[in-house]
Amino acid sequence: MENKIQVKKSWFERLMSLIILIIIVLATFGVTYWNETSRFPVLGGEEDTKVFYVTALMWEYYPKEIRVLEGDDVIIHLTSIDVPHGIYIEAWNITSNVAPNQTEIIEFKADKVGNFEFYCIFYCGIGHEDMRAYVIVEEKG
Ligand SMILES: [Cu+2]
Repeated sequence: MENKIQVKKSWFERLMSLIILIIIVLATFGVTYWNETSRFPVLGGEEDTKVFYVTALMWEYYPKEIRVLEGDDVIIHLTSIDVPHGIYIEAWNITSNVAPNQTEIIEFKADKVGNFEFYCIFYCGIGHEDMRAYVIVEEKG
């Protein structure tokens, strides 16, 4: 013998389920979109001066790459949003440390073409070794 239990849902229940589902989907997309676009500001610049707002956090730089053209004057505002971090751009021999909630300004002229790694030089925890990003200088014209 088989017992079947059937639950009948009213139109109101179905409508509410649908609305809740739509809210969840929209919220998921919203958070993802915000995370991709507005979580950390990245700004451009004018003509040959390129300005970047780079965020250092455990354990990454955001954005992960900075793209400029050969000969550009590069200005990086480096901000830490958690613990003290550092930066070392070997190609231009630039070092700096940045304290939590502080911003350091780094300036250099992108006079070499290529991919240049920079990394954290202030021990910031277990992921410190992986905290690296790139300055990518493209040939002009
Ligand atoms: Cu570090």
